[in-house]
Amino acid sequence: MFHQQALRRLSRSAIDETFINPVLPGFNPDPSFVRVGRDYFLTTSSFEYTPGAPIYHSTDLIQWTLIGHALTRKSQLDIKAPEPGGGVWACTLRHHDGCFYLTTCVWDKYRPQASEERAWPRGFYVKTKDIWDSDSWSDPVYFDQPGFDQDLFWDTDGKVYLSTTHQKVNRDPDSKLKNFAVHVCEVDMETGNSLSKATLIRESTVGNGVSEGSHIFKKGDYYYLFTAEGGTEDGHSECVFRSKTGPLGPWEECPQNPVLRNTTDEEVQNVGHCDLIEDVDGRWFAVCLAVRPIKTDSGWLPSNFGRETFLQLVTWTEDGWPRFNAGKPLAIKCTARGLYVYDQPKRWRDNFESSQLQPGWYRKNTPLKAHADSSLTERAGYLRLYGGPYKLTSPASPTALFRKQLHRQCVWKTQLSFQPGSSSNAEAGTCIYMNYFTCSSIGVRGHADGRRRIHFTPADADAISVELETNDADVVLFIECQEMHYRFGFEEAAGGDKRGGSARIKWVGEIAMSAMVAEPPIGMQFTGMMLGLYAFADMQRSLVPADFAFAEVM
Ligand code: 6LW
Repeated sequence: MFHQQALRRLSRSAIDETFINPVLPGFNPDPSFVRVGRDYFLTTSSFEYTPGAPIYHSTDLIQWTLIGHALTRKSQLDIKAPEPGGGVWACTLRHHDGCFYLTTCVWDKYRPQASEERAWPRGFYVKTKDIWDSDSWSDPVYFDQPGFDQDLFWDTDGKVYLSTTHQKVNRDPDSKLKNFAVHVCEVDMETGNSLSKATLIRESTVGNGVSEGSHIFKKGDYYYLFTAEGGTEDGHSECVFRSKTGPLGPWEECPQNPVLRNTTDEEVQNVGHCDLIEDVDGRWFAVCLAVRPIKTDSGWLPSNFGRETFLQLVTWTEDGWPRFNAGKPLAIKCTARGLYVYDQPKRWRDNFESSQLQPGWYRKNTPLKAHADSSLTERAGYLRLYGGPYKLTSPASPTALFRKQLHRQCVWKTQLSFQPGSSSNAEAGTCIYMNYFTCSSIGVRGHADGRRRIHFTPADADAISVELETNDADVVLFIECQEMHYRFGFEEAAGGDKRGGSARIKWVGEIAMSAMVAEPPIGMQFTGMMLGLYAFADMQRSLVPADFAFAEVM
């Protein structure tokens, strides 16, 4: 089997060497990766979701498997009620002397608060010798230096440098630029304490005046500094600098900067925030974030996936500067010898028959009582949720489990057993969730008259209720995901038959994609669409459990 697959792959790649981006579809921004022998490990930003800092593994850069998370305990990550876009930003993954290090920061509110001051987070790192075991990551060691987009670089003399972005201290108060600049200092890895003053090594005057996503490497005689500039939206780009002296500079700017930049005419946009590796054969590859906006008659609609992870080949010019994707704009179809076309599998199902959830389920924030509001064992073969006090529109942690939407066209389906009786504040069901301002759900809700209702709550309009025929049958809930809209439907499963649901779907309503990708009124839209299962009782805990027989993508 494996042999056949390898052969198929070989014959395909021998023909055109094409591979398809994104290699990690769905919300997966700010990628950072390392190679250890023939294994590649990659992490992306996780923002408000827990567990945080996903770890993906690959042996060929094309097929990535989620193997765990670096931030799984409250002592590592305690996200309370952030604004959209808060939480874990841009982790850097590194491997040094047999140990993996992951460095990041956690934002509460990204917006400036009083007198333009932001609550700048302090970065930290966690480490493990066994990246396959999520529980083995250490507790955080905090740095002195505040900022975001932390990067760690081990120099050949044993010194370790932290680079990070924060606003320039002595900035012109009338500046129209954000003046977010890259600063570097030497750190003591035992304590996280700074061993040198923070030195500003790069400030950008392009676009909004942001230099971020720094990564420092050494190759040959040169140190290289990569930065993302122009903001993460349509001005996004990647720049490079080099130094013969060391991470504190002086740095020489690449005359071709930005070395990577796509315009808004391309199918792939907002390209930047690169990390690089050298493979066993001495070839260089970069991962970066980019978006696939949706083309409409009136222009581009933001992508419901948010920012995704893209791969490209990097070559080096004779005078020692990197060239991304042969100098062409980054595209969905790219080429590199030995790589191949891989169709990301669409079908997926969790039958909730194991005592553990499949990897890739997330909670929003760090839930206070995750152990008490969800169970896979109380009713064998079901995911049981006891609806908590918070609705999906609360900035606090709702009783909900989310997965990333990975395909533009698919059907998300679940089967729910829920008898809330006359508890008109109790509801359980399924949803699409962008942030707590923008989510749409279809669920079963109790009613004072004791008869259950289907409750469809679109993000942009009033809820619609439909009385159910039975008071005890399981209900199969559907969300049809399309390019320009999502459609919501249900079906009563006759006789409470588990794993039912087939023919007579009643569609209750739909929501336009444009409404689901709208910018939130506060915070930033840094994440992508999640598909979720939820239960709530609105300011109290539901005493009636909601039992989900399965969740499925078709
Ligand atoms: C990321 C930073 C950025 O850390 O977005 O606008 C942040 N730029 O590089 C969140 O992904």
